Amino acid sequence: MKLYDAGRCPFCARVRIALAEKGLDYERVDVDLRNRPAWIYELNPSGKVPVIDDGFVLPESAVIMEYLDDAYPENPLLPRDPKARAVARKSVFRFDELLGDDYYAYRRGDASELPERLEQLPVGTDLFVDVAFVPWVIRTKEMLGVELPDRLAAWLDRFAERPSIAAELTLVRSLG
Ligand SMILES: N[C@@H](CCC(=O)N[C@@H](CS)C(=O)NCC(=O)O)C(=O)O
Repeated sequence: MKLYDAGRCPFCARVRIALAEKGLDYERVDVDLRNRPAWIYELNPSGKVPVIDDGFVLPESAVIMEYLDDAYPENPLLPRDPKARAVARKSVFRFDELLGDDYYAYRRGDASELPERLEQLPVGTDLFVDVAFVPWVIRTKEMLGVELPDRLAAWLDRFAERPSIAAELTLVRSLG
């Protein structure tokens, strides 16, 4: 398994964390986002990371997470119950409105409802959603310097006891 990856990229972080949670070994191929190699467009026409290749080449972080769960069922990310699976997928499908749009608006200095989004973040129920959202929660705290609401701070503290999340925190703190 290869992961075409960029340390700064929170979408890549979803996949790094998912691979770690599932206990899957992989080779990391670093992609310089400021000077993207031409070959990345052969793997993903949009030129974006993450992309995985386990013999099957796949971009799109949320789709990759689902593929990993389907292809490597051990240590599942999604719950078993069909309704719970649908609810989890819905939260990730709505990532932009639940967090992404306001996170990036805040980062640009535009009007943003980031505090409200953080208050209402649908984390703490299942691993799939938690993995999909935690890269931005980590970056909100560590890179944007925003204090997390108590519930979210407590959730992140607990989640960071897992090696996958501790590793992502260390990586983000090393980025400066
Ligand atoms: N929808 C994609 C978004 C991936 C994405 O935006 N990756 C960024 C890095 S964080 C990227 O490759 N940007 C390069 C570009 O936009 O050209 C996913 O979920 O994987």
